[in-house]
Amino acid sequence: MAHNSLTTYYLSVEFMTLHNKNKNHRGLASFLLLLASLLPLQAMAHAILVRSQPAKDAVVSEPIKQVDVWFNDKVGGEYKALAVIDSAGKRVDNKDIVQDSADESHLYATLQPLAPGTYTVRYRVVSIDTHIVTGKFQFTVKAP
Ligand SMILES: [Cu+2]
Repeated sequence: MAHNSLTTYYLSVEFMTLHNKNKNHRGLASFLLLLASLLPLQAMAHAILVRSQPAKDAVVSEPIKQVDVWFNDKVGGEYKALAVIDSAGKRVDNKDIVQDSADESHLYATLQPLAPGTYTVRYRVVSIDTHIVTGKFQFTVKAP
């Protein structure tokens, strides 16, 4: 793997993550981003969420039984997490995350019956480059 050649890139990403909220480091972060953009792209193996069901910001009126997420590449089988939380902060998934054995970029979890409202999906996976990737998106259930 060409992983070593991307050390600078990963260090820069980590740097930016660490200093995300520190405005004093913005100039340096921009420089590192520029540096990262000059490195070859083909060895990047950092997982990115590419699709979900329901989709980000979707409004659904039919009952949904599960939430599915797909990444741009397979993700690790360990430390994966998927949680669906209602607007009151209550978890409404069944804590039964599954990784699709036929498509390791695909994870899903089943849901309790959802009342109308806005829900937040939070996910955490480990990329094949060993980086932990977390994120969230929302969808809304409206009365049929
Ligand atoms: Cu990565």
